[in-house]
Amino acid sequence: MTTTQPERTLVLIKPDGVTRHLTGEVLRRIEAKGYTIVALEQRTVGTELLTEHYAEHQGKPFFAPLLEFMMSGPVVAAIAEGHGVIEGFRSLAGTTNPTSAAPGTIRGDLGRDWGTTVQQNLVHGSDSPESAEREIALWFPQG
Ligand code: RTP
Ligand code: MG
Repeated sequence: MTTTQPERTLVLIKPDGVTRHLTGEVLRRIEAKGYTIVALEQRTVGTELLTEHYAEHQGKPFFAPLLEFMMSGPVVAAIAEGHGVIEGFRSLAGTTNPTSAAPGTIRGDLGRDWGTTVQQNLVHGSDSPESAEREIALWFPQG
């Protein structure tokens, strides 16, 4: 039996998740699914990093509130590894809007609408192999 190289994805626990003490719960779900956390760091981030991270959303109405939200408290950045982890973590996270995200998912079980202009939805996960490579290099430039 031959196996292929495992994949890596960037996971962020956003300030709402860290502030609500859900870091352990999110990491528990990733590990329980069978993925490995290969890097983990809590930090506060600035406009420069976030503008690059969310480059695809520049010009959208939620861009400025999104950056403001992401700078409202510490963020936990992690690299998760395993075959299919990019799709697998997006599936664990659930759809973007926490109000309608399916029960059983991180956003569906733990998130809701708090009346803010930007959706506070606890986590981020890279959405493709290209995004994962770009985002991992951005958040963990030391390798
Ligand atoms: P993410 O990039 O954080 O994993 O989430 P996603 O793919 O599910 O969502 P995306 O469309 O990439 O949007 C990035 C983040 O911006 C916030 N957002 N708010 N209309 C809104 O209020 C709105 N739309 C997007 C969310 O925090 C979303 O995760
Ligand atoms: Mg996205």
